[in-house]
Amino acid sequence: MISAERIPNNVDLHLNKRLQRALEHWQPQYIQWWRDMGPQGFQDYHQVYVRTAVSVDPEGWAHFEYVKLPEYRWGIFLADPVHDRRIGFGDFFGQPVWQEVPGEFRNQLRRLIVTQGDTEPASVEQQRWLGQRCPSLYDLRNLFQVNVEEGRHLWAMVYLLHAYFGRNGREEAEALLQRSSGDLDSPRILGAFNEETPDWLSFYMFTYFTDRDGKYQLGTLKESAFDPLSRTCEFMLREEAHHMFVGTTGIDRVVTRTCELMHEHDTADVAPHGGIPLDVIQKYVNLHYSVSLDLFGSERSTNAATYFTAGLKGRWQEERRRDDHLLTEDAFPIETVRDGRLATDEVSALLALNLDLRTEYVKDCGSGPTRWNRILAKHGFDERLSLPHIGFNRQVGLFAEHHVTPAGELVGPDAWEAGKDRWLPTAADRTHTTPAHVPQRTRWTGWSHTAPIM
Ligand code: BYC
Repeated sequence: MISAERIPNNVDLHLNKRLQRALEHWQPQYIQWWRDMGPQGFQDYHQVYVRTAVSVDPEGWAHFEYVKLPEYRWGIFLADPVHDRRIGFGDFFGQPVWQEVPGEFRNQLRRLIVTQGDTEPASVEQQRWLGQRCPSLYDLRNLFQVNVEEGRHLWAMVYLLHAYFGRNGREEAEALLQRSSGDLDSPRILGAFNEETPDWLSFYMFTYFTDRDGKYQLGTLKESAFDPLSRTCEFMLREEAHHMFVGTTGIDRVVTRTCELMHEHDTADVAPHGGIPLDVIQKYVNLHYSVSLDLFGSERSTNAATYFTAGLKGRWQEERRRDDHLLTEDAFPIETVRDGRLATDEVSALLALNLDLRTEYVKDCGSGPTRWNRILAKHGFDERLSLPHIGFNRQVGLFAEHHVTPAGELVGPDAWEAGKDRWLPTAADRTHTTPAHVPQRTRWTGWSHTAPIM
Protein backbone atom coordinates (compact mmCIF):
# COMPACT_ATOMS: atom_id res chain seq x y z
CA MET A 1 0.00 0.00 0.00
CA ILE A 2 1.39 3.42 -0.95
CA SER A 3 1.56 5.79 2.02
CA ALA A 4 2.28 9.52 2.16
CA GLU A 5 5.39 8.52 4.10
CA ARG A 6 6.58 6.37 1.16
CA ILE A 7 5.50 8.80 -1.56
CA PRO A 8 5.42 12.29 -0.04
CA ASN A 9 2.74 14.21 -1.90
CA ASN A 10 0.41 17.18 -1.79
CA VAL A 11 -2.19 15.73 -4.17
CA ASP A 12 -4.21 13.79 -1.57
CA LEU A 13 -3.08 10.50 -3.03
CA HIS A 14 -4.71 8.61 -0.15
CA LEU A 15 -8.16 9.84 -1.22
CA ASN A 16 -7.97 8.53 -4.79
CA LYS A 17 -8.10 4.71 -4.80
CA ARG A 18 -7.98 4.38 -8.60
CA LEU A 19 -4.89 6.54 -8.86
CA GLN A 20 -3.26 4.76 -5.94
CA ARG A 21 -3.79 1.41 -7.62
CA ALA A 22 -2.32 2.69 -10.89
CA LEU A 23 0.76 4.05 -9.14
CA GLU A 24 1.14 0.91 -7.05
CA HIS A 25 1.27 -1.02 -10.30
CA TRP A 26 3.82 1.36 -11.85
CA GLN A 27 6.08 1.83 -8.82
CA PRO A 28 7.77 -1.63 -8.84
CA GLN A 29 8.50 -1.24 -12.55
CA TYR A 30 10.06 2.12 -11.80
CA ILE A 31 12.24 0.67 -9.03
CA GLN A 32 13.34 -2.13 -11.34
CA TRP A 33 14.19 0.44 -14.02
CA TRP A 34 16.16 2.48 -11.44
CA ARG A 35 18.10 -0.61 -10.39
CA ASP A 36 18.84 -1.59 -13.99
CA MET A 37 19.45 1.84 -15.50
CA GLY A 38 20.19 4.17 -12.56
CA PRO A 39 23.60 4.84 -10.94
CA GLN A 40 25.67 1.69 -11.48
CA GLY A 41 27.43 0.30 -8.44
CA PHE A 42 25.60 2.57 -5.98
CA GLN A 43 22.34 0.81 -5.42
CA ASP A 44 22.31 -1.13 -2.16
CA TYR A 45 25.56 -0.64 -0.34
CA HIS A 46 25.70 3.06 0.26
CA GLN A 47 23.82 5.57 2.34
CA VAL A 48 23.63 8.71 0.24
CA TYR A 49 22.90 12.13 1.74
CA VAL A 50 20.38 13.78 -0.57
CA ARG A 51 17.70 16.43 -0.54
CA THR A 52 14.26 14.87 -0.51
CA ALA A 53 11.32 17.17 -1.03
CA VAL A 54 8.60 16.31 1.50
CA SER A 55 6.46 19.41 0.83
CA VAL A 56 6.54 22.52 -1.36
CA ASP A 57 7.29 25.07 1.36
CA PRO A 58 10.97 26.09 1.71
CA GLU A 59 11.53 23.90 4.76
CA GLY A 60 9.95 20.77 3.29
CA TRP A 61 11.67 21.28 -0.01
CA ALA A 62 15.12 21.52 1.56
CA HIS A 63 14.72 18.40 3.67
CA PHE A 64 17.85 16.20 3.64
CA GLU A 65 18.22 12.56 4.61
CA TYR A 66 20.49 9.51 4.22
CA VAL A 67 19.07 6.81 1.94
CA LYS A 68 20.03 3.87 -0.16
CA LEU A 69 19.21 5.18 -3.61
CA PRO A 70 16.43 2.73 -4.56
CA GLU A 71 14.72 3.69 -1.29
CA TYR A 72 14.67 7.40 -2.12
CA ARG A 73 11.20 8.83 -1.54
CA TRP A 74 10.19 10.13 -4.92
CA GLY A 75 7.34 12.50 -4.15
CA ILE A 76 4.55 14.08 -6.15
CA PHE A 77 4.30 17.83 -5.72
CA LEU A 78 2.35 20.57 -7.40
CA ALA A 79 3.09 24.22 -6.56
CA ASP A 80 0.30 25.89 -4.60
CA PRO A 81 -2.69 26.87 -6.75
CA VAL A 82 -3.06 30.50 -7.79
CA HIS A 83 -6.50 31.82 -6.90
CA ASP A 84 -8.67 32.52 -9.95
CA ARG A 85 -5.81 31.82 -12.37
CA ARG A 86 -6.74 32.75 -15.96
CA ILE A 87 -5.42 31.53 -19.31
CA GLY A 88 -2.77 34.02 -20.44
CA PHE A 89 -2.59 33.48 -24.22
CA GLY A 90 -4.18 31.92 -27.28
CA ASP A 91 -7.81 31.41 -28.25
CA PHE A 92 -9.02 31.02 -24.66
CA PHE A 93 -7.23 34.08 -23.33
CA GLY A 94 -8.82 35.39 -20.13
CA GLN A 95 -10.91 32.28 -19.40
CA PRO A 96 -10.43 30.27 -16.18
CA VAL A 97 -7.67 27.64 -16.42
CA TRP A 98 -8.66 23.97 -16.78
CA GLN A 99 -8.58 21.45 -13.96
CA GLU A 100 -9.40 18.61 -16.36
CA VAL A 101 -8.11 17.87 -19.86
CA PRO A 102 -10.48 19.10 -22.60
CA GLY A 103 -11.29 16.19 -24.93
CA GLU A 104 -10.21 18.03 -28.07
CA PHE A 105 -6.67 18.65 -26.74
CA ARG A 106 -6.13 15.30 -25.11
CA ASN A 107 -3.69 13.93 -27.68
CA GLN A 108 -1.59 17.05 -27.93
CA LEU A 109 -1.34 17.49 -24.18
CA ARG A 110 -0.45 13.86 -23.73
CA ARG A 111 2.22 14.23 -26.37
CA LEU A 112 3.79 17.20 -24.61
CA ILE A 113 3.74 15.46 -21.23
CA VAL A 114 5.18 12.25 -22.66
CA THR A 115 7.96 14.16 -24.45
CA GLN A 116 8.82 16.03 -21.27
CA GLY A 117 8.60 12.85 -19.19
CA ASP A 118 10.81 10.91 -21.60
CA THR A 119 13.78 13.24 -21.07
CA GLU A 120 13.90 12.62 -17.32
CA PRO A 121 14.75 8.89 -17.18
CA ALA A 122 16.85 9.37 -20.31
CA SER A 123 19.25 11.67 -18.48
CA VAL A 124 19.59 9.20 -15.59
CA GLU A 125 20.42 6.48 -18.12
CA GLN A 126 22.98 8.70 -19.84
CA GLN A 127 24.71 9.41 -16.53
CA ARG A 128 24.60 5.94 -15.02
CA TRP A 129 28.35 5.18 -15.16
CA LEU A 130 29.63 8.52 -13.96
CA GLY A 131 29.58 7.63 -10.26
CA GLN A 132 32.27 5.04 -10.86
CA ARG A 133 34.83 7.66 -11.81
CA CYS A 134 33.79 10.87 -10.09
CA PRO A 135 36.39 13.56 -9.45
CA SER A 136 35.33 14.00 -5.78
CA LEU A 137 32.74 13.10 -3.19
CA TYR A 138 31.22 16.56 -3.70
CA ASP A 139 30.67 15.74 -7.38
CA LEU A 140 29.28 12.32 -6.55
CA ARG A 141 26.65 13.82 -4.26
CA ASN A 142 25.71 16.39 -6.88
CA LEU A 143 25.36 13.64 -9.46
CA PHE A 144 23.02 11.61 -7.27
CA GLN A 145 21.02 14.71 -6.33
CA VAL A 146 20.52 15.48 -10.00
CA ASN A 147 19.64 11.83 -10.73
CA VAL A 148 17.03 11.45 -7.99
CA GLU A 149 15.44 14.76 -8.98
CA GLU A 150 15.20 13.71 -12.61
CA GLY A 151 13.57 10.56 -11.27
CA ARG A 152 11.12 12.74 -9.35
CA HIS A 153 10.40 14.75 -12.49
CA LEU A 154 9.52 11.49 -14.18
CA TRP A 155 7.15 10.77 -11.30
CA ALA A 156 5.63 14.22 -11.83
CA MET A 157 4.78 13.46 -15.47
CA VAL A 158 3.65 9.93 -14.66
CA TYR A 159 1.31 11.33 -12.03
CA LEU A 160 -0.30 13.54 -14.70
CA LEU A 161 -0.58 10.65 -17.15
CA HIS A 162 -2.17 8.37 -14.55
CA ALA A 163 -4.43 10.98 -13.00
CA TYR A 164 -5.78 12.62 -16.18
CA PHE A 165 -5.30 10.35 -19.21
CA GLY A 166 -6.90 7.02 -18.24
CA ARG A 167 -5.73 3.84 -19.91
CA ASN A 168 -3.70 5.62 -22.60
CA GLY A 169 -1.90 7.51 -19.88
CA ARG A 170 -1.06 4.31 -18.02
CA GLU A 171 0.30 2.76 -21.20
CA GLU A 172 2.43 5.82 -21.88
CA ALA A 173 3.75 5.69 -18.30
CA GLU A 174 4.90 2.12 -18.88
CA ALA A 175 6.46 3.02 -22.21
CA LEU A 176 8.51 5.72 -20.47
CA LEU A 177 10.36 2.92 -18.69
CA GLN A 178 10.71 0.80 -21.82
CA ARG A 179 12.41 3.26 -24.17
CA SER A 180 16.04 3.65 -23.37
CA SER A 181 18.72 6.23 -24.11
CA GLY A 182 20.75 5.26 -27.16
CA ASP A 183 18.83 2.03 -27.73
CA LEU A 184 18.87 1.23 -31.43
CA ASP A 185 15.33 -0.22 -31.47
CA SER A 186 13.63 1.90 -28.86
CA PRO A 187 15.51 5.18 -28.37
CA ARG A 188 14.44 8.17 -26.30
CA ILE A 189 12.24 10.63 -28.18
CA LEU A 190 14.54 13.66 -28.47
CA GLY A 191 17.98 13.50 -30.04
CA ALA A 192 20.16 14.95 -27.25
CA PHE A 193 18.83 12.31 -24.89
CA ASN A 194 20.33 9.54 -26.98
CA GLU A 195 23.81 11.02 -26.92
CA GLU A 196 26.33 9.60 -24.50
CA THR A 197 27.49 11.33 -21.33
CA PRO A 198 30.65 9.26 -20.97
CA ASP A 199 32.80 11.62 -18.90
CA TRP A 200 32.49 14.39 -16.35
CA LEU A 201 33.18 17.23 -18.75
CA SER A 202 30.20 15.95 -20.78
CA PHE A 203 28.14 15.87 -17.58
CA TYR A 204 29.00 19.48 -16.73
CA MET A 205 28.22 20.52 -20.31
CA PHE A 206 24.96 18.55 -20.25
CA THR A 207 23.84 20.17 -17.00
CA TYR A 208 24.88 23.59 -18.29
CA PHE A 209 23.33 23.37 -21.78
CA THR A 210 20.73 20.59 -21.81
CA ASP A 211 19.27 21.17 -18.35
CA ARG A 212 18.94 24.79 -19.42
CA ASP A 213 16.64 23.65 -22.24
CA GLY A 214 14.68 22.00 -19.42
CA LYS A 215 14.42 25.34 -17.66
CA TYR A 216 13.01 27.03 -20.78
CA GLN A 217 10.64 24.22 -21.80
CA LEU A 218 9.29 23.92 -18.26
CA GLY A 219 8.92 27.70 -18.20
CA THR A 220 6.60 27.53 -21.21
CA LEU A 221 4.64 24.54 -19.88
CA LYS A 222 4.22 26.44 -16.61
CA GLU A 223 2.10 28.89 -18.61
CA SER A 224 -0.24 26.10 -19.70
CA ALA A 225 -4.01 26.42 -19.39
CA PHE A 226 -4.01 22.88 -17.98
CA ASP A 227 -3.47 23.91 -14.37
CA PRO A 228 -2.07 20.63 -12.96
CA LEU A 229 0.66 20.71 -15.63
CA SER A 230 1.40 24.34 -14.89
CA ARG A 231 1.67 23.73 -11.14
CA THR A 232 3.84 20.64 -11.60
CA CYS A 233 6.29 22.49 -13.85
CA GLU A 234 6.45 25.42 -11.48
CA PHE A 235 7.73 23.11 -8.75
CA MET A 236 10.09 21.22 -11.08
CA LEU A 237 11.70 24.50 -12.09
CA ARG A 238 12.86 25.03 -8.53
CA GLU A 239 14.97 21.88 -8.75
CA GLU A 240 16.40 22.74 -12.17
CA ALA A 241 18.47 25.66 -10.82
CA HIS A 242 20.82 23.38 -8.88
CA HIS A 243 21.39 21.18 -11.94
CA MET A 244 22.58 24.16 -13.97
CA PHE A 245 24.72 25.33 -11.05
CA VAL A 246 26.48 21.94 -11.12
CA GLY A 247 27.27 22.47 -14.81
CA THR A 248 28.37 26.09 -14.59
CA THR A 249 30.67 25.63 -11.62
CA GLY A 250 31.95 22.27 -12.87
CA ILE A 251 33.17 23.95 -16.06
CA ASP A 252 34.60 26.80 -13.93
CA ARG A 253 36.76 24.24 -12.14
CA VAL A 254 37.89 22.53 -15.35
CA VAL A 255 38.89 25.87 -16.94
CA THR A 256 40.66 26.96 -13.75
CA ARG A 257 42.70 23.76 -13.62
CA THR A 258 43.59 24.08 -17.30
CA CYS A 259 44.85 27.62 -16.65
CA GLU A 260 46.91 26.47 -13.68
CA LEU A 261 48.53 23.70 -15.71
CA MET A 262 49.18 26.04 -18.64
CA HIS A 263 51.10 28.30 -16.27
CA GLU A 264 52.87 25.51 -14.47
CA HIS A 265 54.11 23.80 -17.64
CA ASP A 266 54.19 26.81 -19.94
CA THR A 267 52.22 25.03 -22.66
CA ALA A 268 48.67 24.89 -24.04
CA ASP A 269 49.04 21.13 -24.36
CA VAL A 270 48.08 20.27 -20.81
CA ALA A 271 46.83 16.78 -21.65
CA PRO A 272 50.11 15.01 -20.73
CA HIS A 273 49.89 16.78 -17.35
CA GLY A 274 46.38 15.51 -16.60
CA GLY A 275 44.48 18.59 -17.79
CA ILE A 276 41.95 19.17 -20.56
CA PRO A 277 43.28 21.51 -23.26
CA LEU A 278 41.24 24.63 -23.96
CA ASP A 279 40.59 23.60 -27.55
CA VAL A 280 39.02 20.35 -26.31
CA ILE A 281 36.83 22.29 -23.87
CA GLN A 282 35.74 24.48 -26.80
CA LYS A 283 34.83 21.36 -28.82
CA TYR A 284 32.67 20.15 -25.95
CA VAL A 285 30.91 23.53 -25.83
CA ASN A 286 30.33 23.27 -29.59
CA LEU A 287 28.85 19.78 -29.31
CA HIS A 288 26.59 20.23 -26.30
CA TYR A 289 25.31 23.65 -27.35
CA SER A 290 24.42 22.44 -30.84
CA VAL A 291 22.61 19.26 -29.76
CA SER A 292 20.73 21.28 -27.15
CA LEU A 293 19.62 23.81 -29.78
CA ASP A 294 18.04 20.89 -31.63
CA LEU A 295 15.80 20.34 -28.61
CA PHE A 296 13.78 23.42 -29.52
CA GLY A 297 12.44 21.75 -32.67
CA SER A 298 12.17 23.53 -36.02
CA GLU A 299 12.33 27.29 -36.16
CA ARG A 300 9.13 27.22 -38.18
CA SER A 301 6.64 24.89 -36.50
CA THR A 302 2.92 24.38 -36.93
CA ASN A 303 2.99 22.14 -33.84
CA ALA A 304 4.22 25.04 -31.74
CA ALA A 305 1.59 27.36 -33.23
CA THR A 306 -1.16 24.85 -32.41
CA TYR A 307 0.09 24.37 -28.84
CA PHE A 308 0.03 28.13 -28.32
CA THR A 309 -3.33 28.84 -29.91
CA ALA A 310 -4.91 26.01 -27.91
CA GLY A 311 -3.43 27.35 -24.66
CA LEU A 312 -1.30 24.26 -24.01
CA LYS A 313 2.19 25.79 -24.12
CA GLY A 314 2.93 29.51 -23.78
CA ARG A 315 6.01 31.63 -24.22
CA TRP A 316 8.82 32.24 -21.77
CA GLN A 317 7.49 34.78 -19.25
CA GLU A 318 4.25 35.14 -21.16
CA GLU A 319 2.75 37.63 -18.72
CA ARG A 320 5.65 40.07 -19.26
CA ARG A 321 5.17 40.17 -23.03
CA ARG A 322 3.71 43.47 -24.19
CA ASP A 323 1.52 42.23 -27.03
CA ASP A 324 -1.97 40.80 -27.50
CA HIS A 325 -0.92 37.22 -26.48
CA LEU A 326 -2.64 35.96 -29.64
CA LEU A 327 0.11 36.75 -32.17
CA THR A 328 -2.15 36.47 -35.19
CA GLU A 329 -0.77 39.71 -36.68
CA ASP A 330 2.86 39.61 -35.59
CA ALA A 331 6.03 38.63 -37.47
CA PHE A 332 9.42 37.31 -36.28
CA PRO A 333 12.82 37.46 -38.05
CA ILE A 334 14.26 34.06 -38.83
CA GLU A 335 17.83 33.22 -39.84
CA THR A 336 17.89 30.77 -42.72
CA VAL A 337 19.81 29.67 -45.81
CA ARG A 338 18.69 31.19 -49.12
CA ASP A 339 20.41 30.73 -52.49
CA GLY A 340 23.43 29.20 -50.81
CA ARG A 341 23.86 32.07 -48.31
CA LEU A 342 22.83 32.83 -44.77
CA ALA A 343 19.87 35.21 -44.89
CA THR A 344 17.12 36.61 -42.72
CA ASP A 345 13.46 35.99 -43.52
CA GLU A 346 10.30 36.97 -41.74
CA VAL A 347 7.69 34.47 -40.59
CA SER A 348 4.46 34.75 -38.69
CA ALA A 349 5.23 34.99 -34.96
CA LEU A 350 2.88 32.08 -34.30
CA LEU A 351 4.93 29.77 -36.50
CA ALA A 352 8.19 31.01 -34.95
CA LEU A 353 7.44 30.13 -31.32
CA ASN A 354 10.17 27.51 -31.04
CA LEU A 355 12.58 30.13 -32.33
CA ASP A 356 11.23 32.68 -29.88
CA LEU A 357 12.03 30.31 -27.02
CA ARG A 358 15.39 29.35 -28.47
CA THR A 359 16.29 33.05 -28.71
CA GLU A 360 15.70 33.44 -24.95
CA TYR A 361 17.78 30.31 -24.36
CA VAL A 362 20.67 31.51 -26.52
CA LYS A 363 20.82 34.79 -24.58
CA ASP A 364 20.96 32.87 -21.31
CA CYS A 365 23.66 30.45 -22.55
CA GLY A 366 26.00 33.39 -23.13
CA SER A 367 26.58 33.87 -19.40
CA GLY A 368 28.74 30.70 -19.20
CA PRO A 369 31.43 31.71 -21.70
CA THR A 370 31.48 35.18 -20.12
CA ARG A 371 32.38 33.78 -16.72
CA TRP A 372 34.80 31.15 -18.08
CA ASN A 373 36.55 33.88 -20.07
CA ARG A 374 36.88 35.91 -16.89
CA ILE A 375 38.81 32.98 -15.43
CA LEU A 376 41.09 32.94 -18.49
CA ALA A 377 41.60 36.69 -18.25
CA LYS A 378 42.34 36.49 -14.53
CA HIS A 379 45.08 33.98 -15.28
CA GLY A 380 46.49 36.29 -17.93
CA PHE A 381 45.54 34.27 -21.02
CA ASP A 382 44.19 35.80 -24.26
CA GLU A 383 42.36 32.68 -25.46
CA ARG A 384 38.56 32.84 -25.19
CA LEU A 385 35.71 30.30 -25.21
CA SER A 386 32.61 31.09 -27.25
CA LEU A 387 29.29 29.68 -28.39
CA PRO A 388 29.35 28.47 -32.01
CA HIS A 389 26.97 29.87 -34.64
CA ILE A 390 23.39 28.60 -34.24
CA GLY A 391 23.63 26.79 -37.60
CA PHE A 392 26.63 24.71 -36.52
CA ASN A 393 26.21 20.90 -36.34
CA ARG A 394 22.42 20.94 -36.46
CA GLN A 395 20.21 17.88 -37.06
CA VAL A 396 16.83 19.58 -36.63
CA GLY A 397 15.39 22.68 -38.32
CA LEU A 398 16.43 24.98 -41.14
CA PHE A 399 20.17 24.28 -40.83
CA ALA A 400 19.85 20.50 -40.72
CA GLU A 401 20.49 20.22 -44.44
CA HIS A 402 23.52 22.53 -44.39
CA HIS A 403 27.03 22.67 -43.02
CA VAL A 404 27.91 25.77 -41.03
CA THR A 405 31.25 26.31 -39.26
CA PRO A 406 31.38 27.50 -35.63
CA ALA A 407 32.25 30.95 -36.99
CA GLY A 408 29.05 30.96 -39.06
CA GLU A 409 30.44 30.25 -42.52
CA LEU A 410 28.32 28.13 -44.83
CA VAL A 411 30.55 25.39 -46.29
CA GLY A 412 30.22 22.33 -48.50
CA PRO A 413 30.49 18.69 -47.40
CA ASP A 414 34.24 18.49 -48.17
CA ALA A 415 35.13 21.49 -46.04
CA TRP A 416 32.89 20.12 -43.31
CA GLU A 417 34.61 16.75 -43.35
CA ALA A 418 38.01 18.41 -43.35
CA GLY A 419 37.13 20.71 -40.43
CA LYS A 420 34.92 18.49 -38.29
CA ASP A 421 37.69 17.13 -36.10
CA ARG A 422 38.81 20.65 -35.24
CA TRP A 423 35.29 21.60 -34.12
CA LEU A 424 33.86 18.53 -32.40
CA PRO A 425 35.39 16.12 -29.87
CA THR A 426 37.24 13.23 -31.50
CA ALA A 427 37.99 9.79 -30.12
CA ALA A 428 41.53 11.05 -29.40
CA ASP A 429 40.17 14.02 -27.41
CA ARG A 430 38.03 11.69 -25.40
CA THR A 431 41.07 9.73 -24.26
CA HIS A 432 41.90 12.80 -22.12
CA THR A 433 38.47 12.92 -20.56
CA THR A 434 37.28 9.31 -20.40
CA PRO A 435 39.10 6.56 -18.51
CA ALA A 436 39.80 3.43 -20.54
CA HIS A 437 37.53 1.13 -18.51
CA VAL A 438 34.32 2.95 -19.51
CA PRO A 439 31.91 0.45 -21.06
CA GLN A 440 31.27 1.29 -24.69
CA ARG A 441 27.89 0.80 -26.27
CA THR A 442 26.87 0.54 -29.87
CA ARG A 443 26.49 4.10 -31.03
CA TRP A 444 23.04 5.50 -31.59
CA THR A 445 22.87 7.01 -35.02
CA GLY A 446 19.26 7.82 -35.84
CA TRP A 447 16.84 10.62 -35.07
CA SER A 448 13.60 9.67 -33.44
CA HIS A 449 11.13 11.66 -35.50
CA THR A 450 9.28 8.46 -36.06
CA ALA A 451 9.35 7.25 -32.45
CA PRO A 452 5.99 5.54 -31.96
CA ILE A 453 4.89 7.41 -28.87
CA MET A 454 1.39 8.65 -29.62
N1 BYC B 1 14.73 15.18 -31.63
O1 BYC B 1 7.39 21.20 -35.19
P1 BYC B 1 8.64 20.57 -34.74
C1 BYC B 1 14.47 18.54 -19.90
C2 BYC B 1 10.20 16.15 -33.82
S1 BYC B 1 14.69 19.11 -21.51
C3 BYC B 1 13.89 14.34 -32.24
O2 BYC B 1 9.91 21.01 -35.32
P2 BYC B 1 7.74 20.82 -32.08
C4 BYC B 1 15.62 17.88 -19.27
C5 BYC B 1 8.88 16.57 -33.21
O3 BYC B 1 8.54 15.74 -32.12
C6 BYC B 1 13.08 19.70 -21.97
N2 BYC B 1 12.71 14.71 -32.76
O4 BYC B 1 8.85 20.66 -33.19
C7 BYC B 1 16.90 18.34 -19.49
C8 BYC B 1 7.95 16.45 -34.40
O5 BYC B 1 7.54 15.10 -34.56
P3 BYC B 1 6.23 14.74 -35.45
C9 BYC B 1 12.18 18.65 -22.59
C10 BYC B 1 12.39 16.03 -32.70
O6 BYC B 1 6.85 19.67 -32.07
C11 BYC B 1 17.97 17.66 -18.91
C12 BYC B 1 8.82 16.83 -35.58
O7 BYC B 1 10.18 16.67 -35.14
N3 BYC B 1 10.85 19.13 -22.71
O8 BYC B 1 13.45 18.69 -19.35
O9 BYC B 1 7.17 22.18 -32.08
C13 BYC B 1 17.75 16.56 -18.10
C14 BYC B 1 8.59 18.24 -36.01
O10 BYC B 1 8.51 19.03 -34.86
C15 BYC B 1 13.23 16.97 -32.09
C16 BYC B 1 10.25 19.43 -23.87
O11 BYC B 1 10.80 19.30 -24.93
C17 BYC B 1 14.46 16.51 -31.54
N4 BYC B 1 15.32 17.33 -30.93
O12 BYC B 1 8.74 20.93 -30.85
C18 BYC B 1 16.46 16.11 -17.90
C19 BYC B 1 8.85 19.98 -23.78
N5 BYC B 1 12.64 18.19 -32.17
O13 BYC B 1 5.14 15.67 -34.99
C20 BYC B 1 15.38 16.76 -18.46
C21 BYC B 1 7.85 19.19 -24.55
C22 BYC B 1 11.49 18.01 -32.81
O14 BYC B 1 6.61 14.95 -36.86
N6 BYC B 1 8.14 19.10 -25.96
N7 BYC B 1 11.33 16.74 -33.12
O15 BYC B 1 6.00 13.28 -35.09
C23 BYC B 1 7.86 20.06 -26.87
O16 BYC B 1 7.40 21.13 -26.54
C24 BYC B 1 8.10 19.76 -28.30
O17 BYC B 1 7.85 18.41 -28.52
C25 BYC B 1 9.52 20.09 -28.83
C26 BYC B 1 9.49 19.94 -30.36
C27 BYC B 1 9.97 21.46 -28.39
C28 BYC B 1 10.55 19.09 -28.35
